[in-house]
Amino acid sequence: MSSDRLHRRSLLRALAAIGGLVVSGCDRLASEPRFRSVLDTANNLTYKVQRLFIGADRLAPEYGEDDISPAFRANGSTDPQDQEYLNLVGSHFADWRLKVHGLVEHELSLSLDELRALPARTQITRHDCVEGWSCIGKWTGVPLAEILSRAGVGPEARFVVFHCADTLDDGGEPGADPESIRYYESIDLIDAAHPQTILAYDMNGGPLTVRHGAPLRLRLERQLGYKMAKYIMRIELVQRLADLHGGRGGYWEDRGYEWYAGI
Ligand SMILES: Nc1nc2c(c(=O)[nH]1)N[C@H]1C(S)=C(S)[C@@H](COP(=O)(O)O)O[C@H]1N2
Ligand SMILES: [Mo]
Repeated sequence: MSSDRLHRRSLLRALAAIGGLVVSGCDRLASEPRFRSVLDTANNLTYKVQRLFIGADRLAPEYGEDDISPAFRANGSTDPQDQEYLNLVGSHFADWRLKVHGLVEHELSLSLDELRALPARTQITRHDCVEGWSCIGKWTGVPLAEILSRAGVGPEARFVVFHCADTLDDGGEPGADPESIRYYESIDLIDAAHPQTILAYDMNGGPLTVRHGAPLRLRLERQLGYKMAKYIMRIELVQRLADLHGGRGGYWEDRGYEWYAGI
């Protein structure tokens, strides 16, 4: 890590600590609903500061064909055994549809062929996993902005949620409702509109494999790997994340990871 980045990290940590103080000082007020939105702002301090440093439109570095990793690691779910997903694999995703719903003007239901017919973007980028490994891959897909402009983002919408097909192996208590522990992720509308935020159906020039999230996975190039949902089944526009699953906006966030995983 360069000293610049180290410096940035420690600064972010310091500011996050200040954010924490603000929050704990307001514990009593927190129970009063009209203070809620102010508190949400304090909780989001690290995220806002990162945004200041990063800038809404900054592009992640892109690489050349020669930089593509010969063996791209796979992580998390690599072979989902959920029955609905196995059926889709069995029919080569002919029956799969991307559903776009929630706070939208028109619900969408798009087949892979329909997605492939939309304007596409290809990018060679580096994937950084929180576990400390990186790989470079080439991704082709539809800009999320393209899909959202077709669906029409409702005025109340603040987040885009990706609901996935897979339940992780260690996915919870025996007998838990599978839907409640399926992988999911969320991003804000700024990241959703970013030109490198794409719904990828191709990797390194061929269709996305099951290992890497077939038939569709998110590429979100300025955040860590766990944000990039694989096996996307539906995209939901919501006003708040608190009502979904554990309430923190993602499978790993519900287990303690940061929601904004900026790099
Ligand atoms: N649906 C789903 N998406 C997921 C995961 C997962 O387990 N399930 N793992 C995440 C993590 S931690 C990483 S690093 C990347 C791994 O993507 P890859 O398998 O293509 O390397 O996918 C992310 N998206
Ligand atoms: Mo990861």
